Amino acid sequence: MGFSKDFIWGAASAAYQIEGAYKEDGKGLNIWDVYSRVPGHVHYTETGDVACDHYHRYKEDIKLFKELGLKYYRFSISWARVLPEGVGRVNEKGLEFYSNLVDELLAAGIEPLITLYHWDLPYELYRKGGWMNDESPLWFEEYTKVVIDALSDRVKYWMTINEPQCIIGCGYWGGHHAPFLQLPNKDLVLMSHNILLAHGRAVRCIRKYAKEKPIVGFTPTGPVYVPENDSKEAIDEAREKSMSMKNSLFFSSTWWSDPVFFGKYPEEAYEIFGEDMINPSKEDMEIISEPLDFYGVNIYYSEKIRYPHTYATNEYIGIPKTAMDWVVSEDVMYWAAKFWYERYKKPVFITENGMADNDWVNRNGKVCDPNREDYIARYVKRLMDAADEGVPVMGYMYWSVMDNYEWAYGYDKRFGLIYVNYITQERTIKESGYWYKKLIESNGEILN
Ligand code: PNW
Repeated sequence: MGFSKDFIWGAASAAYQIEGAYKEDGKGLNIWDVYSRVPGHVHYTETGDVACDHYHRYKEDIKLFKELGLKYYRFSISWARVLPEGVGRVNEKGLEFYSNLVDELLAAGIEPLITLYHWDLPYELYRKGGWMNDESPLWFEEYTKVVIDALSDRVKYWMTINEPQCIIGCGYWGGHHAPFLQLPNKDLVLMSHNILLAHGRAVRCIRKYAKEKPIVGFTPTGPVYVPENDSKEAIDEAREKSMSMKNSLFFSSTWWSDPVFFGKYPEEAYEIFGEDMINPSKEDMEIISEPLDFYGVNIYYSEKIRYPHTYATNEYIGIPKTAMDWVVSEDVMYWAAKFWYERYKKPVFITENGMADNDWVNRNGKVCDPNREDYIARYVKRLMDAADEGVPVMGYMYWSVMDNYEWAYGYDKRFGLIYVNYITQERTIKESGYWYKKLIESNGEILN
């Protein structure tokens, strides 16, 4: 059976991670621009000031995307490039960049998919309290409208918010992403609710104003546990753990996805947060649960074997890991697709999956990365298994299209299908990139 004929094959990126040009053509600053430069926050205090200089090199980059055989390309928009203060004044130059990018992609036969928010909150809005401010959902709606007016005549696929888990979990709880804070649950609950409202308002805005009939989703992540064996008990246990907030709180899937798809917070949230939990109005929950077209999800590894050292047995010693120290655990693709479809009944769209490695350009000018090819093959094959069993799988986006700024790790981790020399800005398509092209051409059949 395999994947459907219209399977969405592509690769992804995010604005702050590749664009650079951080204060050019009227762009306002965002929280990454401001807080990445504070010593102690990011590996070697690296910033996205230049990154892959994609802002200036997008035409050359799109030629390479075409060489990779990409049919779709997922990218995010920098809010502060479009609205330097976050609200109010529109920066036409910034909008023009995205409009040109979309035109260039379409001319190359690549369909754009847009993420509205990939973590780069405008600094001016942060100064007004950011997601703590109850106006923040309205700010996001205003921004969405500007983007929709400018691009929805040519763009059909929209994703509101990337990984709300990381926005709160990494940015305001663990404190290892901008703005590098560690706040109490009461604040985190409030901000979560505002982010969800922002998502819902954006969905409504997209549906109301898009010029082309839009296909809309969001792209959460979250722990997925793989069953220990094939028994019903093991599967039930894995499902239950994957759906639970207990170990992961703000990183959990259900904290974010239940409100979106069921219009209510998980019962567990009331037990766990106690008096820090909010009592949302019916109207708020209606906004949050505005219907979506797909369940987008970013998947990298199985939670079960993420921490091998915590296991009593020697089963996981020496287990394959990527340069992020993330275990290679492809069964997670199969179980995530099964579990999320079963719970939320929406087509599953893998909006990110990929691996970091310590790649370099060899003496012959090639980047040989057989492990990446193997990683993709393993993960996509297990996704195909889920599709074979009837799970509607909409697409697969490799993360990422090119090496880029890996947040708090700076430029140390290379996820790309295209290698980037950050000194010369020279690009080299990796061997895995040429192989990915064949995978796309065969619609996944080369794995059979
Ligand atoms: C994603 N996890 O974040 C982000 O969307 C990308 O911007 C980022 O570059 C990429 O993954 C690689 O890190 C995640 O622990 C971070 O499961 C962590 C997890 C998942 C996604």
